[in-house]
Amino acid sequence: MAKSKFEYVRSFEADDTCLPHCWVVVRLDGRNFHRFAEKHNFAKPNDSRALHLMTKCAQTVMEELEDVAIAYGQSDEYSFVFKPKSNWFKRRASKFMTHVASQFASSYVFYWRDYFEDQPLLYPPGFDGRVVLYPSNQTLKDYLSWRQADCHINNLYNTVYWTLIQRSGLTPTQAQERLKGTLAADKNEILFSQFSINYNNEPLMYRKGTVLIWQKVDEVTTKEVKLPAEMEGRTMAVTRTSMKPVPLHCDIIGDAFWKEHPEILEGNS
Ligand code: DGT
Ligand code: MG
Ligand code: MG
Ligand code: MG
Ligand code: MG
Repeated sequence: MAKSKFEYVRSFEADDTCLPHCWVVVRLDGRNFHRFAEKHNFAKPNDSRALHLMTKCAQTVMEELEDVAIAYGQSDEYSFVFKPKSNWFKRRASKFMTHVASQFASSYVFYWRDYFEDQPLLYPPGFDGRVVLYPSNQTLKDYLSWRQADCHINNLYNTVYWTLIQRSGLTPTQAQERLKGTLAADKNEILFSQFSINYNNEPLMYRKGTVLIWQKVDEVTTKEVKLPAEMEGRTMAVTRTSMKPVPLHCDIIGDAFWKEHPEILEGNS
């Protein structure tokens, strides 16, 4: 086919190929979720419906898109890690990022009612995305550790902050004043001595966030038996094993997790 004289404009497209052999991380973050959480009456500091919905969207991304090895989410963010050997869309950063963001955002709306039965969705949420390359297993693990450490720091702060407000009647300003300059140990101590809350007993999903990894899952489905004729209309249980993105709420900063699941990093250095 003859090329039109306009064809040259194609060369204006920037090359955004991700460097080979690197882990490609796409991190999404809810746009202005401070407001979104207020408007939709999210529980403070953690709304389990919202967190489970985020994870459902992330599972959809992993199932619909190619080559995601692991994902990690907390608060209004999720990170998706594409394999170093992935050649999906020729490793174009814009393809990775926009497919993740649009699949996630449409899933958020699509599945909203399954998690927020009594709370209508009032306006369309948005998510920003960024792509970061990590050149080694160590830098990838440090990236995920950074996000989990962030989850811990924020959740400890928010847990004390909202407990002071909800149970001691402090104003937001007073709670902020009370926490100014406190270290993690001080925050644990306030929770324990003033409210008999052992922070370590708070739900793991809140303290650790959610890791999604591929695991074998047995699916039991009922199937209609087609033949022979005398058995027509009868159903039987069929067990199928398939790989699914399974949520875990565990520590990923220490070595134990990576030793237990060596397949995540296997074949990459
Ligand atoms: P951004 O990301 O710059 O567009 O602005 P935000 O407002 O999304 O800020 P960000 O992402 O730094 O912080 C997340 C906000 O989402 C934060 O204000 C608290 C809110 N949020 C996330 N998860 C929950 C939850 O489970 N419950 C409540 N009440 N709020 C939540
Ligand atoms: Mg932000
Ligand atoms: Mg946000
Ligand atoms: Mg955020
Ligand atoms: Mg097209």
